[in-house]
Amino acid sequence: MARAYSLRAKKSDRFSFGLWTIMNVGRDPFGEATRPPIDPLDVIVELAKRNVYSFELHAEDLVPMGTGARERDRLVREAKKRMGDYDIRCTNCGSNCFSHPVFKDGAFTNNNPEIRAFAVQRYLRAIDMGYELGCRLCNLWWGRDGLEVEASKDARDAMKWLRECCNLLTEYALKNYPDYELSIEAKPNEPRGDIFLPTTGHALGFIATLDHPEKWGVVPELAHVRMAGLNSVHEVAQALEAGKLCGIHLNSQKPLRYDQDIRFGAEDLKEAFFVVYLLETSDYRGTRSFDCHPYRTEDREGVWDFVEGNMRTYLLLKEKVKTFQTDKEIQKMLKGIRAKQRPLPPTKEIAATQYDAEKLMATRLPYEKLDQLVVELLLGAR
Ligand code: GLO
Ligand code: MG
Repeated sequence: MARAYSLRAKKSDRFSFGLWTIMNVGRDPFGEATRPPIDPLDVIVELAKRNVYSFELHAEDLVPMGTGARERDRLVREAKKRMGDYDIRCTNCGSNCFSHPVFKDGAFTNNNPEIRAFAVQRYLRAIDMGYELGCRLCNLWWGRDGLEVEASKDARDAMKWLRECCNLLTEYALKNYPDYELSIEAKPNEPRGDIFLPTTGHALGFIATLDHPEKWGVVPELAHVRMAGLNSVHEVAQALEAGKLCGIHLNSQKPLRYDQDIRFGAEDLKEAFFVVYLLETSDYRGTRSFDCHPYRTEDREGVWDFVEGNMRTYLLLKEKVKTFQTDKEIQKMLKGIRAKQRPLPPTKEIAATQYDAEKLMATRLPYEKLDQLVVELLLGAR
């Protein structure tokens, strides 16, 4: 049957990939690289050719640590040239403060203030680079800011140090690039036994304690939520409702395991559907960014199958969202279940009302049928 819609990405779909996802060489804790690295400048071009709207990066993906100033400027110039020639943007530039051994016990929460300052310096440079590349977001994933040995750090100090570093970054951004935004990407563990601020909810609570909470938002990653055994739809919903969703990292994952970073939708189609539903039916205007890795069994060609696969699944789920919204049976059911909403009366009235629990509980909640209809819709039967 011919499809009435296209599975080819358009710039207006606002798809994005981390450069690091394509540059991933298939290494894991038990095995060496299985494919050769791809040059970041080539990644930018290849993504653009596939109609990807933007890329994200750690400054070090493009300019490895230790690169001299002239070479750094050349690389940034080359990146900008390719971005212009091939029409692709940069929408987040963070810093890798987790790979180098100097950060083996963390960056912003390292017990050594000089290492904390060094990490701040790297983020300041990442903000400079991001600005040069035309982006306005610095997303922070502090992979090593956590611990295995509880006695090694006082978690209260860790909060204070994180806050101090974040405030310094805000101060710098406000002074130099007033329209720059910053965000926190939470993760429960890996590579540390525990990472500080393990969920988006923790990050939102923490952001409220910063000097300029209005400059900060969150970038939830679906796999990180599932690693904690939580509901990724709810995590995204809370960020959206709080007006704090700066971006999103789409991928998938079997729950409660190591960070699997699998292609979007591959493991958890129903959650993926409801996340797409949230993004496509809200006023969210950010990117649909994929942060996952091709299987390490893939060669170079397979890397591009992975890129296409992520986008195709998103586009298919976007179509399913439309079907969900126009499916008469589903919509009629929802109308019945969700009742007519109104604000609750004042406490005086609530306190004085006689509520009839028997009557209230008599309303039918046909959730078996509703869920089955969603399953059938996802399986293509509706
Ligand atoms: C790792 C994270 C990582 C971040 C990236 C952001 O689990 O998902 O890939 O997204 O460092 O800059
Ligand atoms: Mg991520």
